[in-house]
Amino acid sequence: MKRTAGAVTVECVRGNITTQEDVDAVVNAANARLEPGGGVAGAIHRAAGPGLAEEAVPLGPINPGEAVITGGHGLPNRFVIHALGPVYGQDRPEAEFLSRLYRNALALAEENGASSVAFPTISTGIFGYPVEEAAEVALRTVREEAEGLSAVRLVRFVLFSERDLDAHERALSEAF
Ligand code: AR6
Repeated sequence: MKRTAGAVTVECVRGNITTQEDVDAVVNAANARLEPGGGVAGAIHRAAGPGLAEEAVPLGPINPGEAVITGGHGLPNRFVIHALGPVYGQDRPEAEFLSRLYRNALALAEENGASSVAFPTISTGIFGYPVEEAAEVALRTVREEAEGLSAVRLVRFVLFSERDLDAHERALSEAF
């Protein structure tokens, strides 16, 4: 499913964040130390190889809502944007941290001239954020940022499960 806002296309697809060959930047659901972990971070670091942690770890630790950028190493992407989501029930107000994360990640993509960015659903795994709520925050924030973007032309949400895809498609059609 796709929607546009001005020159920016936003789409939701089912898939794996490590195999998005046609995008400049992929976003990692990182931990504060920017080390390989489980979930998305584990998959991204495994696919990228050890050079990714060597570059990323010295840039940490980061706080919830923050993001940093590195090269893509063994991934098919020029950049990895490492973003730390809020832990649900702990980093409050969660929606503010999550919204800030999407703004910061998009700003890094802009500054580095990335024309396409792929996000997984951040905070909704180990960090416990209900996916419907997180999807609403994510799509609303992208909608708010869209008209200020000049490099980024495609924002893709890559969802692992049918349920996550449904939640994001609903949020996409509400926000756009
Ligand atoms: N592609 C797309 N989505 C995926 C993939 C993948 N390869 N793998 C998992 N997901 P999580 P968080 C989905 O837990 O909640 C790590 O250990 C997954 O099913 O990766 O922000 C870090 O080191 C879920 O829906 O991110 C941190 O400590 C979503 O991506 C912590 O987990 C996010 O799950 C971050 O937790």
